[in-house]
Amino acid sequence: ATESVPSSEIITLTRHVLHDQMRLGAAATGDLTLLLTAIQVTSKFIATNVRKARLINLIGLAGDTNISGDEQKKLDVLSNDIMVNSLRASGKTAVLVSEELEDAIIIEEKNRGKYCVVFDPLDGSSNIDAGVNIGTIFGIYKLRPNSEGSIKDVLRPGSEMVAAGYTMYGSSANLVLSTGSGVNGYTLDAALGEFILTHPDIQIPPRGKIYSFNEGNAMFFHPPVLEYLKSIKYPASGKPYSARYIGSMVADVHRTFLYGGIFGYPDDKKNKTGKLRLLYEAFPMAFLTEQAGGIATTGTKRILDIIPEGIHERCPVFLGSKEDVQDLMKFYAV
Ligand code: P6P
Repeated sequence: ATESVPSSEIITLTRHVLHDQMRLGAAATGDLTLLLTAIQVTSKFIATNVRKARLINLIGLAGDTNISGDEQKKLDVLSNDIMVNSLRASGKTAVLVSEELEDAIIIEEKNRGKYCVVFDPLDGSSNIDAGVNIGTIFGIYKLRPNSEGSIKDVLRPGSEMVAAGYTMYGSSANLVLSTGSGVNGYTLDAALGEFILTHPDIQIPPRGKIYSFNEGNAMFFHPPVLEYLKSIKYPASGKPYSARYIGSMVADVHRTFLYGGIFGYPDDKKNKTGKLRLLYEAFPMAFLTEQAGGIATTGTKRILDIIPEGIHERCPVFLGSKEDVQDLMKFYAV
């Protein structure tokens, strides 16, 4: 096939974010742009290692366990170290929270900047060996005024985040980002080493035809979830929804953003507060969901309004197409 001729308008992530910065005018110091550049570099590095993992024997256990008690895979550990070092070296951060680290990192004064980054360096890691799409998820808070960086800077509602995004590592590396004025998707052109704008202004369809729950937990589900699932699996219309569940949040959420429908990881009789982490899974995905015109709820509460008490706390998650999530919420309202 002939080489596809690149369009003359190649918009890189850096250029797109700089354009955003200019929109903000003098108020923007460029620090967020530089922080996002550091995150881009991290994503490229992790993408390379995920791709090579199957060749350079990074597969398999690193012999340690993380806060979630999951067996840590070597790629998890490597991705966390890459991310921490790159963010610290950027000189733009003050507090870092990682799923892989029990405690928050408070950046020493000489490297301290004005942003706090909460992240899961390699989410979906249980799928690494199977070659399933996995991803990095991140959320960014601005340091509180007069703060020198403490846990209080990240125990804040997700509505106070200034940016959030994820990078999905699959056949290509897709970085999806919002800095508070819509959601854009970028694809890594490995030859250029640049993330190129490929999905401008992502908008979740108002309704979809796909539901994405781990129904292996159905025997533990609470009634509102069971009733909702029944309503879309045995609809009066005779046209049930399709089930799609990858078991990697970044992949399931990415599909939901592009195709519509609903993704859910409910709280149930086994997982009393759900499984997904509030700070660096639920908040960033809820931020993106709302910026893309969708809804993200616990079933009874807007996720972005939750005030975290601990950096690793969990919360129930339902997110996706506005009308689908509103249908679910009706079963909690009765
Ligand atoms: P389950 C992966 O381990 C993860 O944290 C998310 O990426 C994913 O959505 C969820 O857990 C899958 O959990 O219980 O369905 O395997």
